[in-house]
Amino acid sequence: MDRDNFFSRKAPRLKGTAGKGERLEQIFASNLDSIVIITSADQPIFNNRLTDRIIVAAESSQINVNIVINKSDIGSEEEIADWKEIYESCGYQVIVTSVVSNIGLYELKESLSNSANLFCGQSGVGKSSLLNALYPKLDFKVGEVSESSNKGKHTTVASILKKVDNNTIIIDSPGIREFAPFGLKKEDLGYYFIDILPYINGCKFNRCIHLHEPNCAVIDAVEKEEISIERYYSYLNILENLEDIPKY
Ligand SMILES: Nc1nc2c(ncn2[C@@H]2O[C@H](COP(=O)(O)OP(=O)(O)O)[C@@H](O)[C@H]2O)c(=O)[nH]1
Ligand SMILES: [Mg+2]
Ligand SMILES: [Zn+2]
Repeated sequence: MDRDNFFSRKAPRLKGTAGKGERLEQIFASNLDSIVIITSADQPIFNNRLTDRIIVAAESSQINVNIVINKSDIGSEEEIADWKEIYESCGYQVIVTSVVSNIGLYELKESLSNSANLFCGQSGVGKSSLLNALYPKLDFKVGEVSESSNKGKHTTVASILKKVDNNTIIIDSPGIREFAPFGLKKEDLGYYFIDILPYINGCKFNRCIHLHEPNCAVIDAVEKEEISIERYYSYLNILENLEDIPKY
């Protein structure tokens, strides 16, 4: 079918090729209604840097984002509430779940209904477990989180698309270890942080990248705690690896 949209990243480097060769665009899926970012409250610990990287790629493709914080049975209630608040105040739907304690599963299932959804996130956060709990017929393989690294081992090796009812599609993707949005320019990154976006017009320089320019409305907003410091650190973390503004 034609692609109405697609979600991609920079292809990860192959082992032993650090610094060599161009990194091509790797497409995960196309014709999506939603990207469902699955995170966990613990084991592995909540990874907001990875979450923000996936959000940026989704925003740059204009695809809706939902965030799931799974394993709420083992996470700190206070930390879960703080992260929920940060992402909800950006405007994203955040669903707190636990497969073990049967929390939030109905709400998640409702949010997936009648759309095409890509599940993505680190391995070990519970993507396959959640999908099995919502749609028992799927019977996806569930992996143990490896004790030594606490990062989880890969159990899902390829993306798998399933039609779970007439109008609902679910794609389970392999665990993401690293995620770099493809084809972004430094000067555009702020547009894909929807909490930073409203301030951009207030910056003195119209090509401000909100790093250390004078009279930057974004930095002001961070200082006034109108933009979360964690989100701003994610912005800087992504900015660091993007191409410089082309000089004409
Ligand atoms: N405590 C707890 N463990 C969970 C939960 N969901 C999944 N797990 C466990 O986390 C591990 C990884 O789950 P899996 O579904 O394979 O994660 P995936 O790699 O994201 O697909 C398995 O041992 C699951 O039993 C949960 O809500 N709470
Ligand atoms: Mg899996
Ligand atoms: Zn600025």
